[in-house]
Amino acid sequence: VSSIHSVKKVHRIACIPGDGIGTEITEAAIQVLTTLQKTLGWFSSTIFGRLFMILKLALLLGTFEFDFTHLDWSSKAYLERGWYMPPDWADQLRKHDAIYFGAVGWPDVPDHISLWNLILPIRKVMSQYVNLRPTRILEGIASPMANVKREDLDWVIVRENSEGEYSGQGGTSHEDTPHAVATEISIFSQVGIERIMHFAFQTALSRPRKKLTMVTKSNAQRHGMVLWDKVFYTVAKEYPDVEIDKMLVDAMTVRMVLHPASLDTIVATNLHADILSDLAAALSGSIGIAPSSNLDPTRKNPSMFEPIHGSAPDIAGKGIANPVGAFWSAAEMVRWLGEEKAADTLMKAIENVTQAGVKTKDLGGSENTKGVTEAVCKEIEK
Ligand code: GGG
Repeated sequence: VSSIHSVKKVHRIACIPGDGIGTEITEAAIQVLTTLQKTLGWFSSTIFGRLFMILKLALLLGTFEFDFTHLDWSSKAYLERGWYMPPDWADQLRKHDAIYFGAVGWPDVPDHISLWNLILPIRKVMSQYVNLRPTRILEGIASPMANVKREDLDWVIVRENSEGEYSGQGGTSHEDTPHAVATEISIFSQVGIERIMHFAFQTALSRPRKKLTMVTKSNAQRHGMVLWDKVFYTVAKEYPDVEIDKMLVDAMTVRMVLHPASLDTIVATNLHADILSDLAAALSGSIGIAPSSNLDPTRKNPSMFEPIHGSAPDIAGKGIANPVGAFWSAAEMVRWLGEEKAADTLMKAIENVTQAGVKTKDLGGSENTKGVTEAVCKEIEK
């Protein structure tokens, strides 16, 4: 028994379903992850799986298991008890290897309250300074733009996730009077820009095209954006094998729509990349399929994985949310945890299902969340 335990890897996952469809797609993601664990992990249920497991044990290759902790940190809970996260929230999260997040935002709570009490403090305190948003057109899915072909769109957006326009600094004077004045201060630090640039260059270097496009608005914003430009060109000298170019964010939206094949890895500030990644998701078929990883590259803190879409109150509770973004995010989490084979299996299962036409309404299909989830589970078990 002790030798079994020594090779079994338990991945502790903190699950925060959050609001609206976040609860539905997180439940679906846990179902898919549990199926992965049963099929490839310790509890394999097939004869072949068990034989493979014995072989793995013999070779001391290790097996895995997920241990989920459910955390009810949501707008609904906030409305009932007056807080989103308890005072020891950071300690609780640090007991886990990863965080799986659904969605945040509910009509009864102003969005800046829900974001600043839940997702933004987690990203900041857990030093998740990278938000990685891969985009490609999955098998069986078409872009709503006729000119955007599957082979043209394969991007990774590297979003600065810890400062910039989401610094939370500023204030309002003369509030609730006709003379109200508000400031929203963006903070860009040399250290913050350097570390995201290094991550972006390394990401570009790991991809076949080795191409990096850096996005700012440095013609109009003459301080922080100019520092971004400067740091970009300085860091670029350390990566001579990466082909670089620079875009203004407004022109970038046009290039993404009209010349998608000219792009590969993209690095941008917190706000710009947030906006560009929604456009990227829409171009690849639907915002419902896009994943994101909030990473602490030092691995001192758990990283957090979430679909990029929000809580979608208009369809919440109807069972029709697209779970593909949640599954893809789960695959990114599994890969980050070192389970490459499980991540590949999950991505293959997702694409077999989309290719077979099992899709939700946003992708032109007629399936519901449960139907897509069960189809992906079946594919994993094959
Ligand atoms: N699943 C992610 C989510 O709920 N997103 C809502 C949102 O507006 N997030 C802001 C952000 O990603 O910065």
